[in-house]
Amino acid sequence: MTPPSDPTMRNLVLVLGDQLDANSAVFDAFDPAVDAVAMMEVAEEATYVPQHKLRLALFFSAMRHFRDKLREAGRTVHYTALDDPDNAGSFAAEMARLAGILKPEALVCAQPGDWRVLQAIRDAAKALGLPLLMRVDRHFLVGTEAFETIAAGRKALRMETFYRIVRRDLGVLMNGDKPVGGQWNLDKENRSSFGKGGPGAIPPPLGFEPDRTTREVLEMVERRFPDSPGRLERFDYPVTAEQARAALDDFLKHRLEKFGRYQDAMAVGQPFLFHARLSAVLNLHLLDPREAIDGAVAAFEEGRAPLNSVEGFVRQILGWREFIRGVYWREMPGYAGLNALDAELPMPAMFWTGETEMACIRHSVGQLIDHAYAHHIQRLMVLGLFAMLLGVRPYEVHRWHMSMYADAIDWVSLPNVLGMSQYGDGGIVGSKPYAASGNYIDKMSDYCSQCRFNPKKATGDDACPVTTLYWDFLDRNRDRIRGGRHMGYQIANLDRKDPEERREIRRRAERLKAECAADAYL
Ligand code: FAD
Ligand code: DLZ
Repeated sequence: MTPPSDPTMRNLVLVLGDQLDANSAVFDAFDPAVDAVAMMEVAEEATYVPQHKLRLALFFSAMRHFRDKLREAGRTVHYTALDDPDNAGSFAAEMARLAGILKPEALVCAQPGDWRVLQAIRDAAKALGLPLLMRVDRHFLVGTEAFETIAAGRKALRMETFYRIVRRDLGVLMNGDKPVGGQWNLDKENRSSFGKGGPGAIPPPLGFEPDRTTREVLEMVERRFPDSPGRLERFDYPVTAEQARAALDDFLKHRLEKFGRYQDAMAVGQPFLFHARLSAVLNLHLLDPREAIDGAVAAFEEGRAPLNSVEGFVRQILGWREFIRGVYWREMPGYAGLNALDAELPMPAMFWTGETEMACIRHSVGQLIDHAYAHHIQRLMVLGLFAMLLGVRPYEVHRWHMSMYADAIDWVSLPNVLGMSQYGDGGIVGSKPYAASGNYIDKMSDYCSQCRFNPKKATGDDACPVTTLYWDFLDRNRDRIRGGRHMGYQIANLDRKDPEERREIRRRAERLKAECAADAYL
């Protein structure tokens, strides 16, 4: 809709799709008499990478609900819907259109979650000749400057070091200067698999029936993006802050207790297991990470959840999530171009379709298509692992990841994918590549029992492609990774292999890579 011109306007406050936080710094000193909000659904954000229909619907529905909430609170919101005939199609073009009509004195925005968007907004403000007041994003517990202070002067900042500093500074799970329970990290108690009996019945994450606003969005996404990946039938994500809080309560009540123990386990037909499914609402800022941390700590203090679960959950949010964001802003823009292992393959089609005889990939991609969700170990030790062992270009894996996951935003996807899972950054996020054979997947899941490939075999027609490519990866990259923690041990195992077997592994790996490259599309 074209808003009426407003001769009295002071600040036009831009609220982006992942900034849906009523306590955002952009609302500090907001005066409804002279300030207004602009929210923009723009085609550019929905198409700069192809995006899962469910992800598109989540952003648009959550944005519309947030708009309504702001209006109920008496704020003027200039909302551009995707279907509006005068929608100019990008942040820059919409900012120009709105500024032309509303004539604000200044623009206000919180730091975006994407370096590309930050540049676009800065450039647009400059072109319009308007001051841009860029406020800090208070959603995060560690600001970019505080991260810089922690990282400065260290040869390499590891998550574990960062986590301990932040836990101590914020007094989370602390007994004075010591961690509650005496240990900082209970990672070793987070690695059980389910065994032959499987996981049993697990209460799924609380789902939310689409209301009228969401139904309109679902219809629009299906109509506007028929060729986007994924499907919408199972859309049940939280789309408001109230729903996000209910989803957190549901996790704390029903799944946190076993979260720690089974954090790394996988099971056919169980997409969520004991995980929170809160990343998407956290990343849209519908949920405050402090609430998630406080809720988990309270569950421990009241005896409702054990320390390995609560510490594990706190480590993910206070440790990994904040660390990853810090790395992103410290390293961008150069980070996106890193490719430490010179990986050059395109992304194979099976990552989009799930059409493969490999049960682990088929099940993981199948659940992505249905839910735009996979849990950490599926991302790292199935999908990410296979892409790295094949040698897919790390930035392309990140782009695919942005396409397929509801929770992907540039700041969080890029370091996790290019860094942690592909080792494209050569050791900034992690100290070594997460390389493993099919035996790891067999140990942690029941996928292999449903697969025609044998995880123990590296050669032969029934050899597991993960296992073949694992040995080939070590062979190809031995000089680059030899120094990494535990890598020497893995390379020593390779060197113990019979030379003829190593030649056969190389031949089979080349065939697998050629087949995947021939099948690639985007
Ligand atoms: P849980 O397993 O229940 O964990 C709780 C919370 O911890 C999550 O909701 C999330 O907010 C946080 N968390 C845990 N690990 C990380 C991490 N490494 N980085 C950031 N937050 C973390 N997370 C995203 O939010 N967006 C992404 O685009 C993303 N991409 C990833 C790509 C790869 C290759 C890998 C290995 C991990 C990625 N992660 C990403 C981290 C993690 O896998 C997801 O946050 C988690 O699986 C989301 O599911 P959940 O909410 O059920 O999480
Ligand atoms: C992911 C996404 C999509 C699909 N659409 C929009 C949109 O129309 N408007 C918007 O403000 N944000 C959208 N987003 C999120 C952005 O791509 C991007 O992740 C954030 O703006 C970075 O802060």
